Amino acid sequence: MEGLKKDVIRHVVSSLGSDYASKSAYNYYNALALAVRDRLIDNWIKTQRSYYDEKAKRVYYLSLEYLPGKSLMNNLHCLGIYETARKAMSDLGFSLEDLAEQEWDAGLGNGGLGRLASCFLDSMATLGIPGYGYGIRYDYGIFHQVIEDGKQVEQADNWMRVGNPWAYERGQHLFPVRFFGEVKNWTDEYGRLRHTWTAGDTVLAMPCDMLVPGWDNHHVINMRLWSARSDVEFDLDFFNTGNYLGAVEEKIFDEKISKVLYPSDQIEEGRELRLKQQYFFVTATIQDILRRFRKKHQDMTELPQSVAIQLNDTHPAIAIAELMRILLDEDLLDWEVAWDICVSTFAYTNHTILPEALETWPVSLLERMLPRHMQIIYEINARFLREVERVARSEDCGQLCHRDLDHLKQRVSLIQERPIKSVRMAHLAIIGSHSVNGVAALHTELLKARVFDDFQRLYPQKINNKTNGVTPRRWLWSANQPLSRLIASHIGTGFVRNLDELTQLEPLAADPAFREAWRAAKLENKQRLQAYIKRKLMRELHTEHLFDVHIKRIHEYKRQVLNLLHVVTAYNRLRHGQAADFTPRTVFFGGKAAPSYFMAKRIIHAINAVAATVNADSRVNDKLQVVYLPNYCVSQAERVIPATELSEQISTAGMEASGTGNMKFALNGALTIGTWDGATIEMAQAIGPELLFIFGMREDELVSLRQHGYNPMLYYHGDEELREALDMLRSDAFSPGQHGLFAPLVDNLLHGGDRFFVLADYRQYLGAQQDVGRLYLDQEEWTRRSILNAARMGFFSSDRAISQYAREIWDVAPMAGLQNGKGA
Ligand code: GFP
Ligand code: GFP
Repeated sequence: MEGLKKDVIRHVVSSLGSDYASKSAYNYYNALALAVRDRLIDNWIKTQRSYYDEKAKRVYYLSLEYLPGKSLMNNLHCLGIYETARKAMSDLGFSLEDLAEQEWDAGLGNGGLGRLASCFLDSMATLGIPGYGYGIRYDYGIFHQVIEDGKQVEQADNWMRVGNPWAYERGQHLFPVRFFGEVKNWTDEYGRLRHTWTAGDTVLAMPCDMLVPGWDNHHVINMRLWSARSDVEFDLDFFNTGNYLGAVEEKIFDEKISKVLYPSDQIEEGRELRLKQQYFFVTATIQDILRRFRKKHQDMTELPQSVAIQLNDTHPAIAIAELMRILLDEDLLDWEVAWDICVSTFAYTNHTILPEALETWPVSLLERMLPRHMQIIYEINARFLREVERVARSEDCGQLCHRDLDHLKQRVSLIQERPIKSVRMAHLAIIGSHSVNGVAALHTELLKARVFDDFQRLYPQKINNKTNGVTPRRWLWSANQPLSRLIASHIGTGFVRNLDELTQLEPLAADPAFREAWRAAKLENKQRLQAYIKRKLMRELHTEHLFDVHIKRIHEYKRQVLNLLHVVTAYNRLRHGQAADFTPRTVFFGGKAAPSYFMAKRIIHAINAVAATVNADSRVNDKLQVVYLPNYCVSQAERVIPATELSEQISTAGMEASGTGNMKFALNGALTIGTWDGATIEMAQAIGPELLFIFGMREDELVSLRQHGYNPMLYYHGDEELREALDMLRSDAFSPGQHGLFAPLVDNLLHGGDRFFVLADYRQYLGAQQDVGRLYLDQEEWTRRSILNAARMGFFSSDRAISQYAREIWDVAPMAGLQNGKGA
């Protein structure tokens, strides 16, 4: 401990240039972070060296988004020095919790996709898999959300302003990134046509490394994020011609590439800067991968034995064309050889079946910005369509393919003609990869049967499932110390590395003393949340209420509106004196809406308006409260999830690819009210469906309802309580003086077709909520179920998910000596 103290003080003085006697929490946080980083870097270097020494096959995870959140606590726990640090900082006059508050969340992602990427890096580090995360170091991450007059207001997330003590910027290792320009043809010595791309603009990519430690195993992997740097300062011509300001302007223009994360749903077709971001990060990454590979290999055909590249969604899919370009134009390989290398190296993960979320890029834009890549994509397509024809005419594809050949070719082509001629990035990713995976069983089945059904017929082996998981280090051990300590006192700490060990808790569910201790841990977390809300929102929570929580991005398919309709109905029952048996509850909502997503923003406004009315009504507010948690982010989730008793997972069946919030809640002992959707289905199967509150129509039922003509008005007219709730929303009951403010929400349900079947599931949802309320009154039974929920969550560890990727997709083994987690 004395060593750590000394190091912290040294960093305050020599790294931060401050007087150690002036007790600034900001300085002491930074100094502690630097002292922790010092303890990671040796192991990081040893880890990186060992990959070379052991000629390890490496995995590269390419993701345009990561959501690491805060690093301090997680890193202290991984290093096993949490207690030491707590005591050291207390000696220096600080509470570790307060210091941790100084850190800004690294919010380099929108939601589940980015958070999954961060959980996966954690698991690769812990399992000893030679892995790297590659992405962009955005100067501005996901916006900061404030609620003003009930509405979302976005503020810039200037997380870099105060510096980032965790990252190493490597200004000496720059990679050139080229755009535009032209392609020249030439003939090689064997008379073959060759191509050279001479680009117009060049920008530089600078690596920023963040160290990702495994749990207690000395294995530290790298998350390498690229930051754009202008090459203008190296261009002496600018200065010689006296155009100094011009040079500076161009520099700023170039560096725009890594300036800001695009909020999801706002990626309109043809956003040039977004495509630049994708190519920028992809080419720098591929160059870096090949640089490392070439240190030990000359023969490019060995690449797939040494390297696996996972594409996290289609955002990095242009990597397929980029690797082809390098192999063809720089290494001068033949097409077939190059293509085999590509397909064997790449694998692609799909995260959504929503058609509007499947990415396309206009051909005209690609032709201009990446002319050589567009040529390559055309060639991939031509060869692929010939292959389709061959397979379709063969026996094994069956009659259907054959008869329908022209249509089939149109459907699977890399190029879509309408509304504008564009490249379908998902098709590129499928064709250029040896594996395509969905993220939960139902999602994968829907990919096979609907979204990519043609590809499933063409390549029956390619599409496979890898159900998502979450890291128990952050989402149980670090976020929920009261519960973790209780668990550890009964079954040891092995569960942190091997989550299946939680099954040892099962017999304890029958033990009244253990149940009482389990409840005490929950109460401690609820009180902690209470203190936080008091500080942040100046609101007093009732900890004896059932804490009912719905936190995730705001989206129509996630159906926050369904939850809101339950709240309004409960409010009406209480007002009308029809709810004598109502179980007191506080309903929490949290999440960001994409800035240009009108309906999602109006939903936030409606939730806040209902909250204001309910919370101010003294007839009901001792029994029902509504809280909107502004600026939902990773660190907020770490506070809220341990305090939650009821987890809302109520998306329209078939729409949520997997969900990972659902897993974090159950792992922390919340019971789930949810639909038969995403990974919630698999959770219900693992835990026992009777231990969750499952309701609503299933995916196939919704399909048939849609086919037979779904009429939301029937539900409106047929259900008095539903009608009352909708009429109130449409009138000014929650928006005094602003008649019709929420009419778009209601009209969307009644006259806009209710695409997400809110009204169809309303009555069943109410029934399930009533079961929840009733069960909560029986605290012994509730606790028993809570324990069993957590005990049966072993499968949903990201360690299990990553082990499956490693075995079944990447063919990568853990580093020797790390198979059991522990390092030397
Ligand atoms: C990594 C580290 C370097 C280290 C080498 C070899 O480099 O600091 O010197 O491994 O141990 F970053 P690359 O694998 O990225 O070349
Ligand atoms: C997406 C899907 C989720 C899925 C995650 C991770 O999340 O169902 O759990 O990816 O696979 F929608 P978002 O990025 O859309 O939140």
